[in-house]
Amino acid sequence: MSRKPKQKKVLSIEQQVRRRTLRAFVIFFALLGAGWVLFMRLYHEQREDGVQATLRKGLRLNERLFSSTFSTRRIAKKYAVSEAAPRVRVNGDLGTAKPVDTVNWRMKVVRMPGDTLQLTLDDIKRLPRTDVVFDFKCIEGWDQVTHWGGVRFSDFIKAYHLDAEMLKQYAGLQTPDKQYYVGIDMASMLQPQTILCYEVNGRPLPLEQGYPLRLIIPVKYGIKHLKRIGTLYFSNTRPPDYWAERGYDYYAGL
Ligand SMILES: Nc1nc2c(c(=O)[nH]1)N[C@H]1C(S)=C(S)[C@@H](COP(=O)(O)O)O[C@H]1N2
Ligand SMILES: [Mo]
Repeated sequence: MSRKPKQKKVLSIEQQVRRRTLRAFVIFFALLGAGWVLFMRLYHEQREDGVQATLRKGLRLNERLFSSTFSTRRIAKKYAVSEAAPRVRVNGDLGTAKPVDTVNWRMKVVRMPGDTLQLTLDDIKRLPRTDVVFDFKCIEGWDQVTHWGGVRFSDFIKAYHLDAEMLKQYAGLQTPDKQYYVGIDMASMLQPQTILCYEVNGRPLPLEQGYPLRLIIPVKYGIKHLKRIGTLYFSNTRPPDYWAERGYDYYAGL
């Protein structure tokens, strides 16, 4: 079946240009309008933990994808001690701004209600020491190769026979004044580069870096590396998390 090709009206170059320009304008403003409507809808949407419900859904999906592929055996890239920065950047002083009571400080480890271990820094230092050199990444966009020393969280769990606690889904950590707090999935806590840390570049942590004890957890963004640990506890429900309550990703995995 053949059809006679339609006779096309021949437009002058000028007419063609005008037509295209007009079309481009119409499309541009239609898209702009549609974008505006979508943006305003999202903007005014109900918030869930400090962020629009649609965005929170996106974060949850990310978390499901990431945590389903996470393995405690996966190792964050290691660096040589010589590659570590001699001057370590300081960021965030929630719960660490006031002086710490160095004499009475204890790491409280809540096993069960009414059963709380109270450990001194020497108790922690007595456990096998490990060095961790990795690229520390802050969610604000900077990163730095840094060198930390402490005891593997998994070694600590073994030493204190926290077998039942280890089976819980999450660990929660808080500063002594409870101003800063994080919740972390147990698989990430037990990863071998996660340490209860008391040294940076082979020296005791300075106050602003979390003296006497902080968490270093290379499989997570900086927000989870809580400085100045006061309390450690275990839970099958998500412990409250300072930055997750303010719109950030709870999982914050790398
Ligand atoms: N107690 C406490 N821990 C904290 C923070 C904080 O404000 N208070 N900030 C976090 C953030 S956002 C980052 S990036 C790292 C920074 O660690 P640094 O100061 O040793 O570089 O600490 C984390 N741990
Ligand atoms: Mo950060």
